[in-house]
Amino acid sequence: MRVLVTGGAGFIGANFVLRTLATRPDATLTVLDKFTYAANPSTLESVADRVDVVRGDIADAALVDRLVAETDLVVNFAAESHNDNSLADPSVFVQTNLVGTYTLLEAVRRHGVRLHHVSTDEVYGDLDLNDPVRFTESTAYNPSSPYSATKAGSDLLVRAWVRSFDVAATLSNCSNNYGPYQHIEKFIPRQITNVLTGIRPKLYGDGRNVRDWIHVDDHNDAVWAIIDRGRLGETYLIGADGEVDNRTVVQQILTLLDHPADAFDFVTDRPGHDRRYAIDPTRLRTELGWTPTYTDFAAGLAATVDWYRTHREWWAPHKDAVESGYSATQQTLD
Ligand code: NAD
Ligand code: TDX
Repeated sequence: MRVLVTGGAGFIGANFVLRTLATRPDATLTVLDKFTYAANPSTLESVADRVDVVRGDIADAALVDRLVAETDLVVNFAAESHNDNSLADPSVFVQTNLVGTYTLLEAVRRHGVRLHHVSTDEVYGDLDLNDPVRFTESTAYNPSSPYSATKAGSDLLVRAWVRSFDVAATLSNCSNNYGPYQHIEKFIPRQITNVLTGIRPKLYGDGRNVRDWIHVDDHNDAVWAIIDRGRLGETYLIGADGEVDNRTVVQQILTLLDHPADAFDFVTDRPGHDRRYAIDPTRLRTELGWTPTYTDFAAGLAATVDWYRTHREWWAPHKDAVESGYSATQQTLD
């Protein structure tokens, strides 16, 4: 099977490439990636002889048409993915997440190629703390940020192309991922690399916001389960019952790195900050038989801390730039 992995040099896409090479000998992989700031070229270096890497934009219709014509399946991970950046400049989010997805859809429609579109639970907005409700496939869309609004729009484009043009597509909306090769702008790697470089971890607002953490390998195994066994036109929510509040995550990271558990700062809150995300993964489990491997978040977090501790060369060159970007907008609170 020939697979075109868009965004395959980013966090989840690169883990998808590495895992697919290890588990699916039948797959031939091409990566299409624009190599924005979010891609780290060294991530795929060890498999450079086994993957065809094309540097380009999913919104480049001619390039996309050529690549889609030569593939059996497109898995779309390409996106602008960071909420904080979308608040500072939404334009590139509209371009990549909406125009880019539209461009892919037109190409798979023309060539009759199967698409799996990777999306986020943030399209559903947020939940109250301590409310037993979780997101399901029938929860109404209610995105909060420019990032999640453009992801919601991209999902709706995919659904419309399924219904109107019979495009063979599936969708998945996953909760927050953690694991190796995640950009250090994101919460968990930012705090790990803060501690490793002598900076105190930074919690937005009161630090009580809850995210539903899933290991990136579990996410990618679920994506393959949907590609293999999912019903065309359907959406599957991906989550691993991993709800933890941000303050607890920071305390766990500090403890794992032998620092006092209260050695963190509170900083200015993110505007529009979603309070809580939580996924009900019943459909994925019952219809497709998927179950997560990483059921103990503390153990998965410990392995991730260890990965960043032993792979400084992967992230250290970018640390100063990421932190100076943040310090322009965030003040430490008393
Ligand atoms: P990431 O920012 O780490 O990687 C995105 C990749 O897409 C980068 O390699 C970047 O260079 C590439 N890219 C950006 N614009 C492009 C364009 N116009 N054309 C081609 N390539 C482009 O993001 P991630 O965390 O790996 O997320 C991957 C996908 O999964 C996204 O669609 C995101 O919305 C979704 N998702 C992420 C999470 C999470 O917790 N990180 C959770 C659920 C869903
Ligand atoms: O320094 C920080 N301090 C902090 O308290 C950062 C960077 C974040 N946070 C908080 C904000 C969130 O409550 O931590 C939580 C996680 O933040 P992010 O890593 O920015 O993730 P989030 O906004 O939840 O979105 C992530 O999950 C869904 C991904 O970035 C998205 O791509 C995905 O769709």
